Amino acid sequence: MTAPLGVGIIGVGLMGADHAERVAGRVAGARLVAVADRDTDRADALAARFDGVRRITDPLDLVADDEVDAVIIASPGFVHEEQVLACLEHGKYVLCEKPLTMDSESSLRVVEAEHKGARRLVQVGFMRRFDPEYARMKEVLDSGHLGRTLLLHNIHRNKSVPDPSFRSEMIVRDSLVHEVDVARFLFGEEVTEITVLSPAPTSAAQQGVLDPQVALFRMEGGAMVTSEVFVNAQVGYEVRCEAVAERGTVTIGQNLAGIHTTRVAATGPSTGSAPGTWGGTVPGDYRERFARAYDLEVQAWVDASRRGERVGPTSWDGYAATAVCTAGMESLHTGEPVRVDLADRTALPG
Ligand code: ISE
Repeated sequence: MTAPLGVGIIGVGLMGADHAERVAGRVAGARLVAVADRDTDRADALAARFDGVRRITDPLDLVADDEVDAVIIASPGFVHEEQVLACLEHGKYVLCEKPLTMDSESSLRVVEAEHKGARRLVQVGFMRRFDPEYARMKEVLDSGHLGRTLLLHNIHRNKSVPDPSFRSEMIVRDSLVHEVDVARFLFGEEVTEITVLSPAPTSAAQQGVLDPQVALFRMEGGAMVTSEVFVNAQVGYEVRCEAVAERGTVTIGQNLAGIHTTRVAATGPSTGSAPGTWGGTVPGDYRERFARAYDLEVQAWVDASRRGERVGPTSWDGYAATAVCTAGMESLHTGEPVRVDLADRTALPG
């Protein structure tokens, strides 16, 4: 393809609007042609900010639109299955934000539908794989210089989650899903078992929401992964990861030397994405912390789509992560370890 890739975006909340800016202004070889959102006023307001961008009311019409060559899905997870399947039906490349779908059965349906077609079209929005620090960490671990990786420790903190529908299960399905993908990416193997535990919740969480949570994964090769996810941590967006290998460790996301403490800004806990402090600043949210990763992710998707290829996390990666989270949501209720039930990859069609 020599012409720029015509991109349509479904869902223009925080992430979709951020991608719209990216496609319209920072990514080469693409042009934003249409947006859809169930909040039509929001879609109209966004479309009006860019020349020649149309608001299409029905997301499935956006997928079918002749000017749309490829689609970014940034709508809520419960509509992803229908929208990704529509992209497959119309033969359009799709970058679908995580989670791929709401549970492992529906994610597997997407994998199977894609595998029945002639071309692989789905990239899942696990942007951390494109973050230069995570990518470097993988290179160091894969080099073998540190020996076998034994443990991985993740920390994932959001400042706050204003959405009242963000219940305990969503901390697993929408937030911890990133650590699941990071573990699969860094180890290059599947998660076989998950346990999710929670201490007495923070007073900043909504009534009944188990926040923070601590998850333990067992990997296929015998390694273990711990992940703290705390979505009302008040300070800012902190994502750190430390790998412990036989002859050394690799840590990313620190951004500083020496000991440090974090605290809410002097003005007290604030709302929105204003930064907290640690003597420097903690990013306000994921759009800031992972800005470079999102740019690299979308650029790679545009370049690959124009070449007629796909790159990055596959529908299988989306399915496998969802399957772990489905098991994790079960464990959250019982506190017991739950085995991850994965389909036989070798039996997929195509
Ligand atoms: C959000 O959907 C994301 O994907 C963010 O990266 C994560 O930090 C946040 O917890 C999720 O709600």
